[in-house]
Amino acid sequence: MTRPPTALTIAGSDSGGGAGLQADLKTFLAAGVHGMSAVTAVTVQNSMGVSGIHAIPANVVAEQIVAVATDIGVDAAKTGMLANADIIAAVVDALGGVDVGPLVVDPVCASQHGDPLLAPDAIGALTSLLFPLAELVTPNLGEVRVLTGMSVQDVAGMREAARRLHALGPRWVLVKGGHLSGSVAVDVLYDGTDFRELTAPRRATPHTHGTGDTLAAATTAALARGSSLVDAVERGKEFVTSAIDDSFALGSGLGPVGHFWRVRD
Ligand code: PXL
Repeated sequence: MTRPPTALTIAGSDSGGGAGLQADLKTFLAAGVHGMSAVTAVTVQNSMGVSGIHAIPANVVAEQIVAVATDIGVDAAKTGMLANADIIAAVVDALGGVDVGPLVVDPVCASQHGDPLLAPDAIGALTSLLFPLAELVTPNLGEVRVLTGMSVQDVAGMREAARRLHALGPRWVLVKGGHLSGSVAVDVLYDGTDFRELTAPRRATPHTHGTGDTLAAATTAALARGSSLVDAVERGKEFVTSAIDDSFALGSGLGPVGHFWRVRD
C-alpha cells in the first residue's frame, strides 16, 4: 500500500476516551487517514468530569510536532486543548519551521462540564499567535463569548462573531450554533466575504461528549484527503451528525458520540 493521507492532532488526552486526542485519532481512522498526535496535556477524566490536568512541557509538545512532520509528513493538522500560553507559543514556533498542511484550530477553552482546559491568561496567545496560522477556526458559542466577549443569541449574532474572529487572521471561521435552541442547529461559515449556513437536526441527547473535537477532526481528515475547505466542513458535519446519532451512555455522567458508526460491521 502506498502511504495513506496523514493528519496530526495537537491536543490533550481524555482518559475517558470520548474527547481530546482519543476522539481525534478514532475519527482519523474512520476517515481513512493515518492519525498522529502531539500530546499537550494529560487530563484525569471520566464521564463525571475532569479531576486533574497535567500539562506536558512546552518543548516536548514542539518536539513531537517536529519529529513527525520532518520524517513522516503531515497532510493536515488540528489543535484542540492547548492548556497554557507556553504551549501555544511553542506550538506556533514549531509550526513556523515545518509544513503540516492546512491547520484547523478548535479553540478549546473548557470541557462540557465546564472544567477549564485553557489558562485564562492564554486567550491572548491563542488569538494573536495561533489564529493567524489557521485555515479554519471552529468556536462554539461559549468559546465565542470567551474570545470576543459577545453573548450570541441568534444567527445575526453568529455572523457578527464570525466577522470579528475573522479579523484576527484565520482564513475561515466556523461559528457553531449547537448551543442555541430550536429543532435545527445552524453553523455559520465565513471566509471574510461570504457567509454560508450549514444546518443539521438537533438531537435530544445528553451524550454529546467530544462533539466539537470530532467535527474538527473529521474536517481535518477531509482536508488531509484533499477536499476543499467547504467540502471538508460539510464532510465533518456529516460525520459528527451520524456520530451524535450513534452516541451512547457511558459511566454515570455524559456519554460520548459514537466514533465507529462507519467502521462497525
Ligand atoms: O471537547 C473538548 C475537549 C478537548 N480536549 C480534551 C477534553 C475535552 C473535553 O472534555 O477533555 C482533552
